[in-house]
Amino acid sequence: MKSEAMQANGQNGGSTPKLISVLRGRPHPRPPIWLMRQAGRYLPEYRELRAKAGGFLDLCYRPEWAAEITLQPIRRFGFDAAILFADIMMVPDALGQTVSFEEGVGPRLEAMEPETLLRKLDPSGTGAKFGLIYETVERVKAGLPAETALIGFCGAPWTVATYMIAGHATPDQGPARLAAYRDPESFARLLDLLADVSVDYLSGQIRAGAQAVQIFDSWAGVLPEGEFQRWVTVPAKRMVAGLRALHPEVPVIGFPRGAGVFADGFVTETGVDAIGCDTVMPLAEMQGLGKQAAVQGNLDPLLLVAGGPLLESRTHAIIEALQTVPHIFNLGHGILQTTPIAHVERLVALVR
Ligand code: 1CP
Repeated sequence: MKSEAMQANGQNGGSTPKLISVLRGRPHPRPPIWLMRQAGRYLPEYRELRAKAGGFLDLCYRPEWAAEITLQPIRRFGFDAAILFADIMMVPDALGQTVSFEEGVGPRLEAMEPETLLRKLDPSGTGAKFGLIYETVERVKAGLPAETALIGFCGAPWTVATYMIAGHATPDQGPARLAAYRDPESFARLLDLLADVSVDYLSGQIRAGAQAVQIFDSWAGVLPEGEFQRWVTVPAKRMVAGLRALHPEVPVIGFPRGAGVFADGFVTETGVDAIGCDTVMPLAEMQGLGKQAAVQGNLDPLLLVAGGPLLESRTHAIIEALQTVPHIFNLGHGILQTTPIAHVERLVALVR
C-alpha cells in the first residue's frame, strides 16, 4: 500500500486526496466523508485493544497501538480521511500537568489557576511525549491508501484551558470563564503559550505526514461576544498564522463548536481553510460560510444512533444544500458510543 514517493514527499505520490482538494476550495459532487471521533468505543475492535492497554493514555503513547486504532475505521468503512488517534489532553500532559482518564467519564487534571499554570508548565519538556505521537502519525501514513487523507489535530487554547483550570468538564465552563474575568492578563498569557505549543505540536504532526489539521474548540459556545473574540478568535488567528508561516500548503480546519452568529467573523478573521459546523448551525448559514471557506458538518450524532428514514432525508438535505460550496460530510460533534455500525455503513453508502 505504501509507495516510495508517498514516503518521500508526504503527498501521496502526487495524487491529491478528495478531502484535501475540497479543503483547498473545490466543491465535489459527492462530498468526502469522515466522522469526528470515528475511532473509539462504538467499534468492537477498539474495545478489544482498549482492554489490553493499561489505560487510555497508555494507548495514546503506544505508537503501534494508536496507529492500529486510527486505521480501524478506515478498514471498516473506507472513510475519505483518517484522524490521528490521540486526545486534546496530550498538550497539558506534555507540558507537565498531571492528566488521567477516568473510566467511562473523561479527563481528570490537577486543577490550577492560570498564574500557577504559567509558573509550573514547562514548554521545553514536550519533546519526548510529542515524539511518540509523531511516530503514530508516521505509522498511520505508511499504512494508509493514497486516496485517504490523514488529519492531525489538537485542542484549541480556550477549550484546553477550560480543562486545565477546572480539572474536568463542567456544564458551562464557569471556572475558566471566572479566571479569565478576574485576571485577563494571566489568562491571555496562558492561551498564548498553549497556542504556540500547539502550533509546534501540529507542525510536528505535519512533518510526520498529516496533510490537514483540525483545531477542536469544543467549548467555544459558552462565551459572550467580547470573550469569544478574545479567547476563541484571537488564539485561532495566531495559530493559523503560525502554521501558515511553517506549512503554507496545509489546510487548517477550525471547529468552534457553538459559535453560532460569531462563525462568520471567526472565518474571516482567522483565515481558516474550513469551518466545522455543529448540529444547530442552519444549512443556510453553512451555505453562506461556504462562500469563504470549506464547510464540514453538521449531522446530529443522535440521528446516526436512531437511523431510519430521518437519517436518510437529513443526509440528502445536507448534501443538496451544500452542493455548490466546498463541503465535507461529517457529524456536528463526535460519534456516540451507542451508534450501531450498520447505521455508519448506511450513511457512507448514502453519501457515496
Ligand atoms: O475510555 C476510552 O476509551 C476513551 C474515550 C476517548 C477517546 C476514544 C477519549 C477520552 N478521547 C478519545 C479520542 C479522541 N479525542 C480523538 C481521537 C480521534 C478520533 O476522532 O477518532 C479526538 C479527536 C478527541 C478530541 C477530544 N477529546 C475533544 C474534542 C472533541 C469533542 O468531542 O468535543 C475533547 C473535548 C476531548 C476530551 C475527552 N477525552 C475523552 C473524553 C471522554 C473527552 C470528553 C469529556 C468531556 O466531555 O469532558
